[in-house]
Amino acid sequence: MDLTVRAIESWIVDVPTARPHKLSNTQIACQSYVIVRVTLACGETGYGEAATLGGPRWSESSVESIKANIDVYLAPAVLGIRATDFELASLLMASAAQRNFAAKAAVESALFDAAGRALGLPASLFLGGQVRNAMEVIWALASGDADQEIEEARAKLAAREHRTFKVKIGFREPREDISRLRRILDAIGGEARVIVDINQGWSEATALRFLPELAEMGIALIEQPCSALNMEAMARLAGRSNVPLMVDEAAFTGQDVIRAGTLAAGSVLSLKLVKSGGLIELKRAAGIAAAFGFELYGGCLLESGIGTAAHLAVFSSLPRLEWGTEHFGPRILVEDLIRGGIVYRDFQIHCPEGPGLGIEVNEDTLSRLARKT
Ligand code: MUC
Ligand code: MG
Repeated sequence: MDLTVRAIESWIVDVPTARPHKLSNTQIACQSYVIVRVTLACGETGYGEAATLGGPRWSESSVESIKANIDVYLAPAVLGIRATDFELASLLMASAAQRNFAAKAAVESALFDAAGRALGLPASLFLGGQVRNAMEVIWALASGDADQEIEEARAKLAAREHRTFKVKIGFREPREDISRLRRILDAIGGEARVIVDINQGWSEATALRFLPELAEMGIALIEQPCSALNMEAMARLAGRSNVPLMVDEAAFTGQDVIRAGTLAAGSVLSLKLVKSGGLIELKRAAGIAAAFGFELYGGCLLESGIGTAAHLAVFSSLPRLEWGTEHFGPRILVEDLIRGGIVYRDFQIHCPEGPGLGIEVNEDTLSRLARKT
């Protein structure tokens, strides 16, 4: 069977969300992705996805820059190798472009999908095999309207889909955030766990002032309170906080993880393909983090079913994933990009079964939502 990569195509796809989603530094009502399709000499294809959140606001990547760098630099570097040459693909892409982690992860995910489909093997098998086929899944509350968020959380609890909720704060004054959180905790605190993501929105002084109150309220985890550029501030805060801090935007590469661990800038690490640049690199980052004693959290960037399946392929193979995952993306989109959808049941997300990423991309939906160039 000829697994040579013969073609790599990409599309920008814009998918509306069911409600606005606010973070401290951006707000979206539509998710934009770059979808990558790899075609092999044997005729098999595979898909990958690069997610963004509010343009180049969560990171420096935008769908426009991701597509351009895939089409002009990354795809040509990978054409002609075998789909199973994952490490080689990573080296070739690293020599073709600095960083561009979301773009690289989309290409590598497509290689895993194509190789798995051609060989009839699940992608997780290329990563050491599954140690779990389902994991606890967190839902994000991010409309900024406590009444709506309480209603949304109650619906997710009643449907037995989610019982840990990540509240996005940092886009209002801290005092307003605190009162919104108190209302949410009063409403669901008895039956749900609540964590917060500040998305770099607070100064160290503000965090010093308000982290104790978040702890007293019973917030279980505090994500990236300060600037990703100020790892030392995170370390000082982590040293004083009795609620674990999670490192997100501050740690993309393995070297970032080593720095976060050396400085003790937190005790939980959010793992994401848009930060690691590929499934194998994500596993490496997880191994480094675990060696420093970080607990692991399966992060997301509101991926569709395509990117979610890619994350689940690697998350399912991690020896430990203490915090489960937050891949709620497929359920906040007005429509997903795959047929059948990802299964959310008994407060867990269930890994798709089947070769490659285990999903069937809906090519009709893709072409309907593809941005017309
Ligand atoms: C982030 O910073 O965690 C993940 C969930 C969410 O609502 O935002 C993303 C990015
Ligand atoms: Mg975050």
